[in-house]
Amino acid sequence: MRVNDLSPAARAIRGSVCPHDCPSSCALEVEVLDGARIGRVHGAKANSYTAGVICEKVGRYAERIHHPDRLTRPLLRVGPKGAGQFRPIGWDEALDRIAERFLAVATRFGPEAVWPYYYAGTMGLVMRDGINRLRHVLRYSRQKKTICTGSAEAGWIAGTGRFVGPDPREMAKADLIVVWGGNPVSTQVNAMTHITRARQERGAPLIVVDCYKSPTAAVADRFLCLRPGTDAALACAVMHCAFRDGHADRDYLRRSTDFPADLEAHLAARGPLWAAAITGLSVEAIEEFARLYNTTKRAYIRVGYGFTRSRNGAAAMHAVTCLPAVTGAWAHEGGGAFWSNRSAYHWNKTMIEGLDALDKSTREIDMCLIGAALAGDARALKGGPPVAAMLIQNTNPAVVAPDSARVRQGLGREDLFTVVHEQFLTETARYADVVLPATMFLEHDDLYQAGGHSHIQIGPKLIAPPGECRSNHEVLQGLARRLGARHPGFEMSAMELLDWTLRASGWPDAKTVLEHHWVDAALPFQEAHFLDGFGTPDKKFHFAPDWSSAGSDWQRMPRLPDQWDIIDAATEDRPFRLVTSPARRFLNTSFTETLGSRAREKRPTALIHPDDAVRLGVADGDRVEIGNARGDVVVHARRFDGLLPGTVVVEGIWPSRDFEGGLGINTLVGDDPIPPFGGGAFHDTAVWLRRDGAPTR
Ligand SMILES: Nc1nc2c(c(=O)[nH]1)N[C@H]1C(S)=C(S)[C@@H](COP(=O)(O)OP(=O)(O)OC[C@H]3O[C@@H](n4cnc5c(=O)[nH]c(N)nc54)[C@H](O)[C@@H]3O)O[C@H]1N2
Ligand SMILES: Nc1nc2c(c(=O)[nH]1)N[C@H]1C(S)=C(S)[C@@H](COP(=O)(O)OP(=O)(O)OC[C@H]3O[C@@H](n4cnc5c(=O)[nH]c(N)nc54)[C@H](O)[C@@H]3O)O[C@H]1N2
Ligand code: SF4
Ligand SMILES: [Mo]
Repeated sequence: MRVNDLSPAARAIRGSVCPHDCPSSCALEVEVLDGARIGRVHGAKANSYTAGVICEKVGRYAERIHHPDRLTRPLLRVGPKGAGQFRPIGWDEALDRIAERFLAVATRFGPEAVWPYYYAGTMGLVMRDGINRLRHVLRYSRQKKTICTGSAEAGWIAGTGRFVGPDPREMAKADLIVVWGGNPVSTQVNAMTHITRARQERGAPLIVVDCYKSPTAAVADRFLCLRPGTDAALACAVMHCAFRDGHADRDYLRRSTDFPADLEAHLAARGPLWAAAITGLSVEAIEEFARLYNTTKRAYIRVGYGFTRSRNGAAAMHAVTCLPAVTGAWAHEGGGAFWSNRSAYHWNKTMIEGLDALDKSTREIDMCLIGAALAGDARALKGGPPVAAMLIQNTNPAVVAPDSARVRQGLGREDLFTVVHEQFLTETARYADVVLPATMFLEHDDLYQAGGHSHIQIGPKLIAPPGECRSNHEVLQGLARRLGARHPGFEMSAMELLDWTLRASGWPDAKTVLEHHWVDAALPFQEAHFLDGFGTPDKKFHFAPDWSSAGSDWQRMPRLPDQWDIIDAATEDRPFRLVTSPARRFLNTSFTETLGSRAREKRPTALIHPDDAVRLGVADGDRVEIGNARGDVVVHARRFDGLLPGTVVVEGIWPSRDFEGGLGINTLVGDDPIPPFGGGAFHDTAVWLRRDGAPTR
C-alpha cells in the first residue's frame, strides 16, 4: 500500500506524527517541498489534543532531517574503539559481517551472548519494537526496559491497577491543576494548552511541585519547591490534613478503596510539621496547598516522571496517586490523576515483536545496568554468558545510561562486537564496529500511540531518505535473512505490519486511520475515572498495595504511603543533591546535534542557590567541579534563586564532549535499581561541588 494512493490530491502539506520520546505524540502538518525536502512543521489544528501547537525544536525539524552530519552510508571501524575512525562499506558487506559475528558469538557462548539493545528514539511501534522479533526468534538475551518508565509504572500500577486515567483534555474542566514532578512547558508543551484553558475559563490555579523553578514552575500560580526525593512526605501531609480537617471522602474510601484500618493513624503521625522538616517547604505552604487540594473535587494532578527518578520514586508515585483516593476526586469530571494512557490501546504486538517466539526462560538484562553487564558483573548478567555482541537501535547509552563512564569502558572492550544503527554519529556510534545509517520518521511508515493523550496515528513515508539510509525494519529483515531467523513479520513491509497490528488489536485498518488522520481511543468517562472499579484484582484503589506484583525487589517497600528513606542523601562530604532536569530544546540527546538548539541551550550549566554560591566563592560563569565516588564533571555555574540551598540542577543530557574533561553528567549517576521493578535514579545523586581550582575540602 502506498500512501500517495490514499490522498490523491498530493498537496504540499502532509499529515504526520512526531516520533520522539514525548508523551505529546503531536499530530503534525509537514510542508513537503519536493520529494526529498521539508519546510516548516506545524501542529495539526484539527487534532483536539495537539490543537495546533508543537514545540519549537520540531517546528524547525528541517534543521535535523537535512542536517549535513547525517549518516548516509554503512561504516566499518578502522581505528581504536571510541575514536570514531571509520571507512564506508556497502550494505551487503556490513550485514554479512554482522551476521558472521553474531553467528560466531552464538556458537561460542550461546545465543544469550548477543544482546539487542534499544529504546524510544522513535516511538513508532514497528521501528521501535521490531528488534524484539529478531531477539525472540533467535533466543538472544532479553532487555528489561527500565530506563524511563520503570519506577513510574510500578508506582502507578500499585494503587490504580491500570495505566489509564481521566482524559487529559479534561484538564480544561478542572478547578485546580497540580503538575507534580513534571515540566510540561519543556517536555510536553500540549499539556499546557489544556491547562491554560482551565486557567482562563475557570480561573483554575496551576500548582507546580518541583525542586527547581522550571519553565513550568515559572508560569504557575504557586510553586512548591521541595528537596529532591521528598514528594511522598508532602503527599502524606496533604492526606493528613484531609483526615484532620474532615475533607476525606469516607464514602468513597469505603466503596472504592481498600481503606486500611490503620491508614488514618499512620497519617496522623505525618503532618505538615513533619513534612516541612523533610521537604524544606514551610508549614504554611503545605497547609495552604492541602486546603486548596482537599477542598477541590475537580482537582487534576498531572503526574510527571521527575519525582519517580529517585530511589524511592515508585513509592513516591504511589503516595501521590493516593491523594484523589482520599478526597474522592477520582470520581469527578476534571478530577483525579493522570500519568499515561498506555493500557487504553490493547495492542496485539505478536507480529511486530514476535511474541509467539518469546521464551521467558531466556536471560533478561536490566538496560540501566548496561555498564555492569558489559563489565562482566555476574549479578547484572544473571549468571549467564558475557555480552559479546550488541545491536543498538534508537538509543545512545554511552551518554544516557546511568554510570556512563562504566558504560564507555564496556563499549570500549576489544572483544565486544557492537553494531549501532543511527541517524548521527553519536557517542555510542563512535564505539561501534559497524555503524548503519538510519532513516528518520518522514522517510518510513510507522504507527504511533500516545502516552499523554489517546490518539492512534500513522506517520507515512513522505520523502526519500538521504544516501543509503535504511529503516530499522529493513535492517532487521536483512539480518534475519542472513541469520536464519524465520517469522512472518520479517516478510511484511512496515505498512503491512502496522496494518496487521491495527486489525489484530481491534482498531480500524491502516487505510482508514490514514484517511481519518487519527483514531481517538479515549475511554468512556466511567472507565477513565475508575467508576466501574480500579484495575486491581478486587477493583479497589490500594493504599496498601501488593508491591510483589509490581517487581521482585518489594519486601523493603513501605506498606502504606510513606517517605521512604533510601535516597542518596546528602552527607558532609557530598552536601549537594544533583537533579538532571530536561533541557527545553533538546530531547534527551536528540537535537544536541542541531545548531538552533545548541545556540539556545548554550552550554552545560549548574544552577546554584546564591547562598551556596557565596559560601563557595562561585560567581556566574565560573567553572565548577561536581563529583562523587564515580567521578567528576566540569560545568559552568549560574546563580539561581529558584531552588533550595543544597540542590544543584544541571539541565539536559549534553554530549560528553561538551563538558571540559569529556565526561558527561551521567558519570555521576548511580545504577542501583529503583525498587520494586528497577529504573534510573537520574535525579537522586549526592555530590560535592567546588569552584574549579579551589582546594579540596
Ligand atoms: N541525566 C539524565 N539521564 C537520563 C534522563 C534524565 O532525565 N537525566 N532521562 C532518561 C530517559 S527518561 C530516557 S527515555 C533516556 C533516553 O535516552 P535515549 O534513548 O538515548 O534518547 P533519544 O535522544 O530519545 O534517542 C536516542 C537516539 O535514537 C536515534 N533514533 C531516532 N529515531 C531512530 C530510528 O528510527 N532508527 C534508529 N536506528 N535510531 C533512531 C536518535 O538519533 C538518537 O540518537 O535517557 C535517560 N537518561
Ligand atoms: N524538551 C524535552 N522534552 C522531553 C525530554 C527532554 O529531554 N527534553 N525528554 C522526554 C522523555 S524521554 C521523558 S521520559 C519526558 C520526561 O518529562 P517529565 O515528566 O517532565 O520528567 P523529568 O524530565 O524526569 O523531570 C521533570 C521535572 O521533575 C523535576 N524533578 C526532579 N526530581 C524531582 C523530585 O524529586 N520531586 C519533584 N517534585 N520534582 C522533581 C525536574 O526538576 C523536572 O523539572 O519528557 C520527554 N520530553
Ligand atoms: S511536543 Fe513532543 S510530541 Fe510534540 S512535537 Fe515536540 S517533541 Fe514532538
Ligand atoms: Mo524517557
